[in-house]
Amino acid sequence: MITLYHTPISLNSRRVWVALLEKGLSFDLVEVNLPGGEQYQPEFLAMNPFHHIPVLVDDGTTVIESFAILDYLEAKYPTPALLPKGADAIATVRMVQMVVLNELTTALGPLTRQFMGFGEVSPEEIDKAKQQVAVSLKFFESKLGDQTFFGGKQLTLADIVLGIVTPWFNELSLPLADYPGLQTWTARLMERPAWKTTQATPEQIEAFKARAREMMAKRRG
Ligand SMILES: N[C@@H](CCC(=O)N[C@@H](CS)C(=O)NCC(=O)O)C(=O)O
Repeated sequence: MITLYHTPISLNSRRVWVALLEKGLSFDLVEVNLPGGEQYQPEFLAMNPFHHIPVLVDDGTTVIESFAILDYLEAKYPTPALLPKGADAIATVRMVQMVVLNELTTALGPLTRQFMGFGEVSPEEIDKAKQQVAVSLKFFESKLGDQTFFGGKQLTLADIVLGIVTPWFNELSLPLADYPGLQTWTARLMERPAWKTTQATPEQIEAFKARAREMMAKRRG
């Protein structure tokens, strides 16, 4: 049996959750209350000493790090495939995954902090973040071209990893209007059951923001 330890609002765990659903696997979901500090409980630290979700447990195997979990699932449950076969398509999928992780997520930092209400973010920081985000978006738009998905006709890990971030852009005051390919592609993904099932509700988002702000205030003393 597969168990995914997650938090509904986390993009790191949502990418695994979507992959499990797209592969049609059956699994249990265990919610970890991060602002409540459940990730520091000894039982959780025994699975992940870095106190992060997601953690996937599959019979006797425990896997941490969302990208490692995606690769594990692909190798263990290859059908339907979420990785293409051709060299060019694999390169595109991996580039998109790594640019999301190493460039886009960093660039989105100040905008996310502002959205979450985590401290002051200056207008200069926001402007710089928007310029950096634009570099990633131009790259993605050119890689997608007029394809249905980043791997052509087939949904891939690239679509999952980026496609759970772009639906947040409106909330972060980053409209996708200048990127019509990405806008249409995002709308198409959001119609999929895996996206609908895993979309955090406004209530979950507000509750998470409130608990996280409370925790930060306590830490500041
Ligand atoms: N590189 C990790 C990052 C995981 C991560 O940062 N998880 C956050 C939630 S989005 C977390 O568990 N934070 C709680 C903590 O660090 O105590 C992955 O991709 O799985």
